[in-house]
Amino acid sequence: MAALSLGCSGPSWVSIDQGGRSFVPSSDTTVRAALEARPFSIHALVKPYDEAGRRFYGIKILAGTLASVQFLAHVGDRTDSEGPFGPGMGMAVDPSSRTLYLGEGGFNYLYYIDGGTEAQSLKLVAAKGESRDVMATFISLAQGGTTEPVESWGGKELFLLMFYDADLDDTIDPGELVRARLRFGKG
Ligand SMILES: [Ca+2]
Repeated sequence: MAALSLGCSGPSWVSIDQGGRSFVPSSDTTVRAALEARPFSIHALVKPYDEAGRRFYGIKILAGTLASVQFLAHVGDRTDSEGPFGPGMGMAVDPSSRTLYLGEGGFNYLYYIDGGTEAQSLKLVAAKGESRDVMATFISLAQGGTTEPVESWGGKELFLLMFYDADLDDTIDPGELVRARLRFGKG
């Protein structure tokens, strides 16, 4: 497992994991993951979502089959009023489905609540001070009303744009935005 941190200069806050392998972002904050066509995980070090304290930590993920999804937002963009990570752009989905939803019109929202009893997208691996080492495993991908198991994605690619607002300033700062290109082998 790769070391994770919240800093911009050190290792990234996120990796793509599968079967004991961990793909981390390179210096250009892009993950290039050669995966098998089977479930994979988004593994991250984030702070817990705290509704009472109004500290809404979470990971926003845009996913698509075209590389263009990776360029819908950029470092420096604000996210409090508009844009793909703006208010109201989150997709209302059932996290227990372990499905990643594709589409440029809405983001997947992954969060973890300490002591949470409801279904949560992120599962606790370990507590590390104020941060939580967490993971979400996806078994299927949904696009245009169709949900398919990852196993049917052999030979295809998936592009992700992932944003974690580590300082809750509604601004995409360096290191907070990570692009991922997932290539699923034909098996
Ligand atoms: Ca920020």
